[in-house]
Formats: sequence, structure tokens, C-alpha cells
Amino acid sequence: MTNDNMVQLAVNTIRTLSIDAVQTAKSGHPGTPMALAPLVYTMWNRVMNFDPQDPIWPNRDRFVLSNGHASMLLWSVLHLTKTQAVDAEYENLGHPSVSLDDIRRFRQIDSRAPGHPEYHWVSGVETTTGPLGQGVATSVGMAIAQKWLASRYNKPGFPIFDYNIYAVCGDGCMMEGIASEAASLAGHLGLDNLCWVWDNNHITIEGDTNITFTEDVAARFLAYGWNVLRVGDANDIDRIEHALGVFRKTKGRPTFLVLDSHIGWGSPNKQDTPEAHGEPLGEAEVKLTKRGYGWPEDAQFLVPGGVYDHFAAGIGQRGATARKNWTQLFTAYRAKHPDLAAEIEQMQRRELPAGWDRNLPSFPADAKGVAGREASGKVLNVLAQNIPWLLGGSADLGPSNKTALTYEGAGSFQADTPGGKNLHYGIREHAMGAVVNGLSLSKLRGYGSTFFIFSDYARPAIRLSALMELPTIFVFTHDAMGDGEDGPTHQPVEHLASLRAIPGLVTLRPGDANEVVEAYRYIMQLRHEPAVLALSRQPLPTFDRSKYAPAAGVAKGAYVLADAPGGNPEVILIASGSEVCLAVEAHEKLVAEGIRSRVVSMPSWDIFDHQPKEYRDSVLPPNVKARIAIEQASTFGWERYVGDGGRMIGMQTFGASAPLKELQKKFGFHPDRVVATAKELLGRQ
Ligand SMILES: Cc1ncc(C[n+]2csc(CCOP(=O)(O)OP(=O)(O)O)c2C)c(N)n1
Ligand SMILES: [Mg+2]
Repeated sequence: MTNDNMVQLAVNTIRTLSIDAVQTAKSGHPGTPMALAPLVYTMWNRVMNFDPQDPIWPNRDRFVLSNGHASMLLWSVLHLTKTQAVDAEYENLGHPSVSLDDIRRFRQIDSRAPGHPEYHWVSGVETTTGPLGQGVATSVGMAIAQKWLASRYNKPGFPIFDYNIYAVCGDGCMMEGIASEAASLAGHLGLDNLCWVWDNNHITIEGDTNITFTEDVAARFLAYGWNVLRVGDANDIDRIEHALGVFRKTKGRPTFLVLDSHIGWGSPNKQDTPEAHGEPLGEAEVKLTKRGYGWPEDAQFLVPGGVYDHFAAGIGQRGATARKNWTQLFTAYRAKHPDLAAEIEQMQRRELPAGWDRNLPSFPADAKGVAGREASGKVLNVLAQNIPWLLGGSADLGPSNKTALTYEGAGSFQADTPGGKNLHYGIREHAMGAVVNGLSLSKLRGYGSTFFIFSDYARPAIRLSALMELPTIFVFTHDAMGDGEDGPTHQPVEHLASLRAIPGLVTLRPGDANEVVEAYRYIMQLRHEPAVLALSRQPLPTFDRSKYAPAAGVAKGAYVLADAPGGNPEVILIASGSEVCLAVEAHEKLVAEGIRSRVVSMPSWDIFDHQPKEYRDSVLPPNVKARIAIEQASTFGWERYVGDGGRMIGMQTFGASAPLKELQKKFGFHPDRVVATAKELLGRQ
């Protein structure tokens, strides 16, 4: 067989596996894999440095399928390249990531070929995609990470990190706002390690894009400062390879490759139709299409002889050689730069360097106190010096969020200073969320920050963080009505409830400066969970920890901060964040009146819910039914802690524009109300 025929056979294997998988599942997206098989073939078998034997080799090129509905492209190519499975502890499991059986069971329970690419589930998937636009935006974080890694770790003669990031996307990704935010940032930063390929097929679900999407996309990317290339025929493998070569030679700008394609290519009746996007072709059409490809009509899930070998001879060999050379290079590097090599190894395993928590501040008791955001800024500045690969920034609110790293040498990440640790995301919260994910997928410890109210703007990316089990960090300040005069547009109400509802996301709302320290101590040790910090704008009293319990209780999610003399409480006040001091004030009044009250500081529902029952019952004894939750946020969900016999002091409406003190009065956040509520519950008016 000639090489050309072999290439065609390999491409058609990707196509027919995709067709058969969707047909068997009776659901899925055949058309885009049929059209993009030549692209993915070219990227994987001719261009990318990726070793199927070690899909987590640190210097591999990254492949992001942003149009995640075309997942069969990825399952086909992971299968045909015999990419190996690794587990969450980064151990090679000795079996393929995606078997032919998985593909036969596409979209079925437990199959390693799910509907969309899932990072935590299938080895070889670099990021979870499906929500359109997320993949390309995440790829910008990956590109930032590569630049940063290269800047810190590459030394003369040691190009330890010189990989590229490829992302494939469709019309949907191009329409989504997050992609525009991310493309603008990538252009500004001149990320020449980044290549997006846009599948320009003029088709989305509702039909031809002439009903929705008629802008000049190429001109838009030129304006963003990208190099724009075009290949007019998605079947032209040599042109695609050439364009990707141009990308690799292009310096100072990311590359945007417009690839004109025909969805459902080769299907006599479905090509160029929206039906090819998201419906099985149908038995009869499958046969017609296979006939057109010169494929046996009745064969299913066929991998013809020679196809596995063809991939082994292409990406298999190239990847193995690249990894072998790199491993040798890294051995020499370790001899010459042992400290840097150790950092790389720790980072890859998501471990922390020795002494990562040295010099963390401890705040003395102080009635006036410290704002949560202030304490956070101090802690971040210590941690970032102890953990070289901790980096991040804010979406243009750095001075308010107090996230700037101000120590000597921290630097700002820009095109000409890629070693900087202060990222400036610009006013692009959604892209920021995805960029933080991209940093984390590259094993950096990334954080992003904005006002808590605007966490909504980043929420889809935060959700993916949790789904991917990434230890990302989101620092959200101005967490309640502390910015008073800004009014209800800036006062979060439902945000805590909505973030607490995301499975696996650790949400923490610390009650004083020392709780902020402990919150960070907890977060830094996470390896598979993202964390959100909700921090106050205004100063909160720093509790006297010789009088009250130590802040280390934060690590249990909730703890008894103050108790009735001798314990045995009759009423429990549960609060988080800025309302903890309110609870303590009320508690002191109650105790003075002989009422046995207890204050539970509850910075994190999620952490508390994961404690053993004995601990939870010791904090919230089941027999004490008089409980009051106090939180300047929606009361939604607090029933679970206060029970039927309890009360909730929270928000039932939006806030208002006024000084904080007025708002506290208007919305009932004052000690007298808490005291009165406690007495009412106990029947002691
Ligand atoms: C954020 C988001 N909105 C909507 C969807 C549902 N959806 C999946 S694919 C698709 C159309 C995508 O069109 P295009 O990107 O052109 O893909 P093609 O059909 O060309 O492969 C839509 C609306 C989604 N996955 N994500
Ligand atoms: Mg399309």
C-alpha cells in the first residue's frame, strides 16, 4: 500500500469509528469528526510531540478539543495511538486509555469514551470541554503556563519546556464571549506557543451560520494581534501540515488557522446539513457513506490492518524519541540545577515545597481588626515567595482585592517578562476562570480574583474546575454588603449558596484575619479540589485566641469558637465571615444574662460536611434545637444546620445603596436582633 493510501485509510478509520460509535449509541455528533479527521490526523501523526506511552510527560504538546461535542475525534485518536492510562496519582496503569470496547460503548455508563472529553476521567484528555468556548480559553492559560515555565526553568542548553498548545474549535466557540476575552488576552501577551484551528463549516444546530454569525472572524483575530492563516480545504493534509509549520515559526503572536470544512464530509445526503452535527447518520446513510470512502459497508468499528502500525510509526516514534531525549536532557539538568529540577518534580506531582508555610502571619487580638482582603494579601505574598509556582492576579481589581504580589522580584507577567508572577487578566472574569484552569492543568498553582459579585461571570469555568478536580484558587473579596454605597448591583446575595451547590468546590468564608491564614493553609494542601475564598472588604475584629478557640478549627469547616461556661449550650449561634463577630457580640450579651450560648464559626459547609459524625455532633449537638444561623447572604440552605426549630438571619431580598452601618440596621444584622431571636427561641422574653 502506498503511503498516501495508508494516510487515507488512517483518516477514514477515525471517520468510521466516529460514525459507528454515534450510530451504535443512537446519539452523538458524527459530522464534525468526519470533517476534521484529516486535521486531527495531521496534528497527531505528523506534528505534535506527544508520547502515547506517557501522556503526562511534562514537555508534551497539548491538544485541546474545544468543540467537545466532536469527542469521537479524540477517542479515535487516543485509541489508534494506543495512548496509555494513568491514574490520579500519575501512575501508568499499563493499559490503554481508550479501548475499542470503550468506543463500542460510546456515551454509555463507565465507558472511557463519554459524550464529551473529561479530564479527570480519560487519560490523554488535556481539559474537559463541552461548554463551548471553555476549551480555547483554557488553552490560553496553558500557553501562559508554558511561557512561565520556560522562563523560570529553561537554562542555556536546557530547553526543558518548549512545547506548544493546539486548540480546535467550531463556530460555537467563536461566538461565545469567553473566546473573545481569551483571544484578546492571548494577542496582548503575544502567546506564539498557541495555535487555534477554527472549523469554519458555516453550520451550527439551527442551520447555516448566515442566520446568526456573519462577522469577519479572521479580521477580528487580526485585530487581536494574531497571525491569521487559512487552509481552504479541510481534506488537504499537506496544506494543514504546512500551516502548522508556519505557526511553529511565527514569533511574537498566536496563530489562528481558519480551516474551511464540510460537516459530515462524505455523507451523500447529510454533508453540509445541521443534521450531521448532532444526529446519527442512520443505517442506510452509514452504508452509503462508507461506500463513498471505499470502506466495507457492513464492517463496524473496523481498524484495518496497518493502521495501528501507521500511528506507531508516526506519533509513536516521534513522541517516544522526543520524550527519551527530554528525559536525558532532564537528567543532565538535574545534575546541574538540582533545586530547579526538584521544583519541577514536586510541581508535577502537585506537592508543596518544604517550608511552604513558613512565615505565615499570625494576627494579634485587635478589636478594630483587619479586612479579610488585607489579611489575604499578606498571606498570598508570603505563600508566593515560599511556593515558586504559585501565581495569579485579578481581573483589574488588584488594588481592591489585595492580590498584588508586592515583594521584590515578583514581577508582572507580560510578553517580554514571562517570568512575572502577577497576572493581569484585564476585565475578563470568564476568561480568567478558564486561564486559572489552564494554569492548573499545567501544574502551576494559579489564582484569580475579582469582587465576589462577579464570581457569576466566572462561574462556568469554576464549575469546570470542580468537575476536573483541579486545585485552583479563587479569591473573591467584597463578599457581602461591605461595599455599602455601591448598592445592590455590587452586593452578593445568592452567590454563596450557588457556589456551595457546586459538587467538590470548597467554599470558605473566614471570620477574622487568623481564619484567613488557616483557610489558605487548608487550601494550599488541596490537590484535587478547587477553592473559593469569600473575603470581607471591611475590617473585622481579630479575635483574642487566648479567650476563644484557635483558628486552626477552620480545617474542620466549623468549630466551637466561643462556648457557654462549662459547655452544654442551650442555644447555638452559627455564623460565617463578617457575621462571626456579630455572633460573638450577641453571645457575650446572652452569657451575661445567664443564657448558655455557643458560637460556631462555620467558614465552610463543604469541609464541615466531610467531618466524621462524632465531630459534627460535638459542634452541633443534635439535642440542641435552638439554633440561629447568621450570614449576610441568602438564607437558602441554612435549614440543614438550624433545623425546623431554628432561625436564620440572612438576606431575603437584594441589598441597597447606603453606608454599611445603615444597611446592617436595615437588614437586621445587629447583636440585639440576635439576642432577641435567641430569647424567643428559648421562650425567655
Ligand atoms: C456554552 C454552550 N452553549 C450551547 C451548547 C450546545 N451546543 C453544542 S454544539 C452546538 C453548536 C455548535 O456549533 P459549531 O461550534 O459550529 O459546531 P459544529 O456543529 O460545526 O461542529 C451547541 C449550540 C454548548 N455545548 N455549550
Ligand atoms: Mg459549525
